[in-house]
Amino acid sequence: MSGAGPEPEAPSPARGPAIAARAGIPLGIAILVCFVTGLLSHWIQHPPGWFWWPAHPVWLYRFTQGLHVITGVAAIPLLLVKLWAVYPRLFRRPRFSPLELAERGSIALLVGSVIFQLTTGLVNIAQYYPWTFFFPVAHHAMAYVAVGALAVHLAVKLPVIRDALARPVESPPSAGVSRRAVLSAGGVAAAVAGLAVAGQSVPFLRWVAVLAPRSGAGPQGVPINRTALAAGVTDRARDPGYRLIVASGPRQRAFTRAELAALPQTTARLPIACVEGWSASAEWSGVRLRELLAVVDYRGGAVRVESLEEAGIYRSSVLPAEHVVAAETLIALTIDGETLDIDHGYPCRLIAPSRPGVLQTKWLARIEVSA
Ligand SMILES: Nc1nc2c(c(=O)[nH]1)N[C@H]1C(S)=C(S)[C@@H](COP(=O)(O)O)O[C@H]1N2
Ligand SMILES: [Mo]
Repeated sequence: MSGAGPEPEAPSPARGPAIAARAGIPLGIAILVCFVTGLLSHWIQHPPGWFWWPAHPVWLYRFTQGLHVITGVAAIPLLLVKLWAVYPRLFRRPRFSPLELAERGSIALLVGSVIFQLTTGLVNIAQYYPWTFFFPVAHHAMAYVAVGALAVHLAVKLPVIRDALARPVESPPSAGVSRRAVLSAGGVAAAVAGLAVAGQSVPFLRWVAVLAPRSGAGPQGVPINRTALAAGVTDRARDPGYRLIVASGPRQRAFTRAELAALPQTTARLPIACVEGWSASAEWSGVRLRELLAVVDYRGGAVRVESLEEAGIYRSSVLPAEHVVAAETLIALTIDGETLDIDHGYPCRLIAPSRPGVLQTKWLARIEVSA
C-alpha cells in the first residue's frame, strides 16, 4: 500500500509526538508532585528535626504522603501511553552524532529511572520488599536521576513539544486506533488507578480501594505493620514489672502503666499515616508528652523515644521540639476508648500530629530528652 502516514517507520501512525506531548503534561505534573512530596517525607525522617516540618494541621503528612502514592500510581498508565506513543523511536538505531547520543542517553536514563521509581514504589505500597537494597536510599537517590533526566529531556524536546501541542490531536486517516481514544483511555486508566489507591487514605473512598493492599482491617479498626509477635516484645509488654522511664540528664522517673493512667488524660483524633501510603484516623487518649516531661523539668529541645523492641530499624524515633510541645502529642494508652491492643503498642505508644507512621513508636520503654 502506498499513502503511509507521516511516520512510515511507526507500526501505528497514531503514535508520535501528538500523543507523547499531550500524555507528557499530566505525567510531568504527576512526577513533579511525586518528587516534591517524596522529598518532604524523606527530609522529615533523615534525620528527624533538621528540616522544619509543622505539627499543624495534624493531617498534613497524611495529605502529602497520600498525594505521593496517588500521583505515583496514576503516573503508571500515563507512562505506558507515552511509551506506546514513542516506542518505535526508542529502538531506532542512533546516528553517532554527539548530540543524538546525549539525547538518547538522557532518554534511556529517564525511562529507566522512572520505571524504577514507579515499580519500586508500587511494590513498596504492597509492603513487598523482594530486593536486597534498602528501599528508601535507592528510591531517594533515583528520584534525583529521574528529575534531572526529565529536565534535560524537556529542554531538548521543547521545540518538538511546542510544535506537537500547536497541532490538532486528530489522527491521520489510516491510523486505526484514534489518538483521542488512546489519550482518553490513558486518562481514565490514570484516574481509576489513582482512585483505587486513594481509598486507603481518604475514608469515604475506602470502598473503591480495590488496589489498596490495606483495607483498614486490623485490631480496633486500624491496620498493623509490625505485630508484637514479629517485634519480639510480647512478654516484655505484658510483664507486670513493666515501667516507662522518663529521663532528662540526671533526672529520671519510672511509671507503671497504672500510674500513667492516673495522670490527667488528653484525647485527640489523629491519623497514623504510613509512608507506604495507607492512613487511618482514630481517637487516641493518654498523657500529653509535654505534661509527662514536666516531671523531669523539660526546658525544650528534641526528645528520643525508645521501644521495648530490641532490634528493628523502627525501634526508636526522635521528636523535634515543635512536635514535643504540640498539645496533641500523646503517650497513648487507649484507642477509640479501648485499651491499646498489644499490636498497636500496649502498654503505651507515641502518637503525634503530622508525622510519618514509621516515627509513631510503639511499646515505649524510655523517653529521653536529648542532650
Ligand atoms: N517499635 C515499633 N514501632 C513502630 C513500628 C515498628 O516496627 N516498631 N512500625 C511503625 C510503622 S511503619 C507504622 S505505619 C505504625 C503503625 O501503627 P499501628 O500498627 O498501630 O497501625 O507503627 C510504627 N511504630
Ligand atoms: Mo509504616
